[in-house]
This record gives sequence, C-alpha cells and structure tokens, in this order.
Amino acid sequence: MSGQVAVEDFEAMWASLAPIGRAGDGGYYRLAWSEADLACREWFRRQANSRGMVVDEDVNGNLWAWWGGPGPNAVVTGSHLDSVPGGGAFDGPLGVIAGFAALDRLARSYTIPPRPVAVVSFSDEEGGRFGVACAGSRLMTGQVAPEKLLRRADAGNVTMADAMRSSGLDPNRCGEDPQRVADISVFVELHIEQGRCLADVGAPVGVASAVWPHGRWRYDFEGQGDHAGTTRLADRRDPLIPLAEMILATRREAERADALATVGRVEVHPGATNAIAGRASAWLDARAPSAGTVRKVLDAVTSTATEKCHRHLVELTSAEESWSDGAEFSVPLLERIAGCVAAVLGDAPRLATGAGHDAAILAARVPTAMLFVRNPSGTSHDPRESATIEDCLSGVDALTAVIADFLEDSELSGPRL
Ligand code: HGY
Ligand code: MN
Ligand code: MN
Repeated sequence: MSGQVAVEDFEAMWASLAPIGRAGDGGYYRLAWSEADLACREWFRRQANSRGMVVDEDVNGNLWAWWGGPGPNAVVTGSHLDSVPGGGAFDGPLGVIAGFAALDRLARSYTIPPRPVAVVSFSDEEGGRFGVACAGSRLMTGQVAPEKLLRRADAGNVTMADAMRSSGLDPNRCGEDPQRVADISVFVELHIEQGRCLADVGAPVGVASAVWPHGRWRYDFEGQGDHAGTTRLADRRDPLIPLAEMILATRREAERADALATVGRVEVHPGATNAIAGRASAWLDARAPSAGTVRKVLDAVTSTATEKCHRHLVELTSAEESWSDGAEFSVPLLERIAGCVAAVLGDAPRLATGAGHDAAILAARVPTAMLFVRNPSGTSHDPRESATIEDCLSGVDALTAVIADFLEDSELSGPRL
C-alpha cells in the first residue's frame, strides 16, 4: 500500500472509472456481467494491484482487495460497481473509491495493518439485469438459494448462470461462503445518500440507522391482441387497461400507507401503435419502514389488478422477484461510528433510508454500519445524482477515521462485536 492521499489521487481514481459504461446522456449502463461491468472489474483489479494489494474473486464473483490479508478478524469496506440502467455515477462507485482512498491514507500510518483490511466490490447489487437486488452479497451470506438466482434470465434470455460463465466464473460453485463471512469482524459501507436529508440539514456525512424492508414483484397481463381500428370496445380484452389501473392503485395505496411504491418498468407486446396489446408486464417496487406496510400495499395493489383483470377478461399472474428484510443497524456500532465521524467532521446525523444496500444484507450476519455522503441533487438512479469533491473527501476522512478506530481495537475479534 502506498500512502497517496491528495485530492488529485481521489480525482484520478474517479476519472479512470468514470468513462466506463457511460452513455451520451451521462447515464451509466454497467449491468451485472456486461462488458461495462467486466471493464469495471478490471479497473478494480488495477487499483488493487497498483497498491500491491492481494485481489481475490470469490465463488459469487464478489471482488476483494486485501491489505494485510486475507485473514480472520478483517475490517471490510466497499460497495458495488454495477448500476441500474441509466444510473448515476456515484451509486456504488463512491463507496469503492472511498475505500481505496481511505486505505491510502491509513498506509501512511501502517506498513502492515494490525488486522486484515479489505475493499470489496459486491456483484450485481442493483439487480438491474436479472431482477434480484444484492445478488452477490445474498449468495455469499446464504440468504438466497443459488438455483433460484442462476436460472433468472435477462431481456435477451441470457441466464445469470450463462452470464457468469461467460465472465469466467463457474456458476456451479456459487453459494454460501461461511468462512469468508466468519472472517469479517466488521463491514462499513460508504454510499452517496439517495435522498436530501443531509442536504436539508447541511451535513456532509451521515450515519445510517436503518434500511427499510423492500421488495419487487412482476405482474403479467394476458389479453387478446387485435386491430385498433376495427375491434369494438365491448369485444376487447386489452391488458393495458388493468395494467394502467394497477399503476394508479400503486400511487394511491402508497399514499394511504405512507409507503413508497413505484411501477418504473412496463413491457408491452407487440407494442404497435395500431394494435391492441396481446400481453403486458409491469414491475412493482414497494418499500416502507415496516415489512407489514410493504405487504399491505402489495396486497391492495394486487387486489385492484385482479379485480380490473376480471372486468376486462384479462388473465393475471404475479410473482415476487426480490425481497429484502432491510436492517436496523446495531445502535452501539452506529454510535461508535458516529463518534469517529464527529471527531473529524462534527456531529453526523443518523438517518434511515428506503434504498437497499449490501450493508443491509451483511447486517444479518456480521456487525455492519453505513456512512452516507451528501447528495445536493437528492436524486439517484439518474445521471443528475451528484456529490461535491469536498463532500466526497469528507466521506473519505470519515471512513478513514472509522477504519483506524477498528484497526486499533484489539478486542474486535470474531463476527460479533
Ligand atoms: O434499489 C435500491 O434501493 C438499490 O439502489 N439497489
Ligand atoms: Mn447502491
Ligand atoms: Mn442503487
């Protein structure tokens, strides 16, 4: 590890990653196991190798850069490099780059760290291609069965197994990695805030208190394709009518339950202007502070879709594609982290988020915490997502202080604090 530290080093890392997977409109297309994702993986390896770190890719494709490891009682930081289609530059990469930058700073104090330290980049956090969020961290922690994931296919009918195989991984080896999880003493993820809390209170860095439960469901509407100009209204079985009612119910039920629910993806077949659709699909994303509220919204939306399909003689099938329990982060741990942040930046707000993260998956197995960096746009999953270089470097300051605190803690051993 070399002790580079200045803003130029952060900006150089940022500039070397930024062009990968960026489209003309500034949106990022780094879907899991795509060419762009593989290029991001090569970028990760170059960053690690340039620091003399040991790089290993686990059976689930998660990438680990080790300083003084691999080994037990490890302090791990990092995030993900994949994006949603048309995503922003910061969601994921900020946590990985801040991890390398924090270790650059710590390398000025240690030739060899008192305990193994790793920067991790989890595979397929967004689920943007195969529909399941946090695939790499769920597989590693045994929170999803490999066979459930690997057979999932993308829009081009490529399965996750085939995509992983074409990237050089053996999907038959995917699955729980208990030793790797047991070696983690603490995981701290830094992430851009995907909202405006920090901007509204004027703080550069915050500490996560919780990640909301959230899920994704697919609805398929099977009607009868026909001619738009000759088919009487009374004779139609138009799948888009109940689908439209389902979208309106999504907003209505979210308002009623004080939840967040969205239909952001719709597919229509054949999608011809002068034809009544034969079939259509819609995906529901629902989130709330409690799982019960999410399920209440889901049930109400499904009930409306069912009733409207009945009225329009349309067949409905629906299925859960992804479920995340969310996480209430350990209060002693988050207060310890907040103390480290306060020492370098002043008081750090604690905030819950509806955005899913690998940290919420890890929190079910190892002591885990999250830091958020201010996002003046308040926007995410969109190219408008933003953070100033000053706030990014404040995030690095905070993460450095947090990791240093754990490096000095000889009591921090085993997977439970
Ligand atoms: O969907 C999410 O909340 C996360 O960005 N994967
Ligand atoms: Mn993310
Ligand atoms: Mn995201």
